Amino acid sequence: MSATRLDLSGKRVWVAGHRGLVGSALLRRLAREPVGEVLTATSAQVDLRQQEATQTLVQRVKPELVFLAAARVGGINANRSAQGEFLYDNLMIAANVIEACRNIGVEKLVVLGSSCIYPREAPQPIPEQALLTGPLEPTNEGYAIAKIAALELAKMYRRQYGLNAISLMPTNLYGPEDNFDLASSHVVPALLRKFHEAKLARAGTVEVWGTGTPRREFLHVDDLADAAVFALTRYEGESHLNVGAGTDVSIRELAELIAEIVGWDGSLVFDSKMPDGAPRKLLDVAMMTALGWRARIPLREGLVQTYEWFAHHYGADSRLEPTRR
Ligand code: GFB
Repeated sequence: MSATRLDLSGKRVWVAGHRGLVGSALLRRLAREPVGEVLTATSAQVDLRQQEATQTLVQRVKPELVFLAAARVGGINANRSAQGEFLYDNLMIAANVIEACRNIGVEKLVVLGSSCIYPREAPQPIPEQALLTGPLEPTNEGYAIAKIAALELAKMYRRQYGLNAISLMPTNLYGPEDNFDLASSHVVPALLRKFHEAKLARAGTVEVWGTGTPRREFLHVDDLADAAVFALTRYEGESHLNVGAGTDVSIRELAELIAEIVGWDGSLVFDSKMPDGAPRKLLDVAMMTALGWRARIPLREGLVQTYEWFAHHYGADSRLEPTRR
């Protein structure tokens, strides 16, 4: 169901999680809108896992519109080795923020999730209706359960209390401000960094986790931020919405493309002791397409831009200091 367009003029907008990959992209995107004020709070200022702290913050700043982009996130290795933490932190953050939004009666809330909410063996491309139709991918079950709980809470609060909440489920994201730590990052930042370091060290081989055969759909985070603002202003349905690019690549293809962009021409060594995760995650984006939104940043262009960002910050930013050998 599409809504009459919501007017953002003069609105007080809270971006929960503004320092992350998604939150920082939302700040960039909102800078182009006539919003009144963008409200932010760091996790050091307010721990959103704490109900009272969250409630106090929301009552004090009184946002009218809220993006829930705060989350504990990570790649396949971070997820599988800390499932309890991923489940607990994300469950608490979502429950506290959604409840606080209900409590003060925000005008609209956008909840951000992930395509890992779908069953491991879901039909491809994955339609929104595939939710809760089968077992999850074991490497990120904790994270997925928390994200399913968040979207269900938003849906049930809409039904019971009339909270104007919508949920978006983006595919695998990448872009500036990503986490480039090799132990906890996702595949795109990991490979950009590994190949960059291999180029500097004139190394002939780089390790790529898994078999290289899983397929993933990658969306530039600026496209996601655009989709989130689009959905905020024009969508009011109960169903969550998939947000994707519409095409996928194998991890081997991705690795070859990133190596070419970075300008490193050594050999890939696939480490099959590391997990592959889901065999494929390609979203069916028919709902967003029907609403009139589509992704605009081609993968190659987005990777070139992200590599430029990384190369510019590498070594100059404490998060991106060279890996110790
Ligand atoms: O990006 P990634 O960690 O996320 O891994 P998932 C995607 C694929 O890339 C997997 C392979 O098959 C990895 O084995 N891969 C190859 C690598 N080399 C590397 C590397 O150096 N680092 C990483 N990280 N992967 C996450 C979930 O799953 O996706 C989260 O765990 C979330 O819950 C997120 O949903 C979007 O797509 O496998």
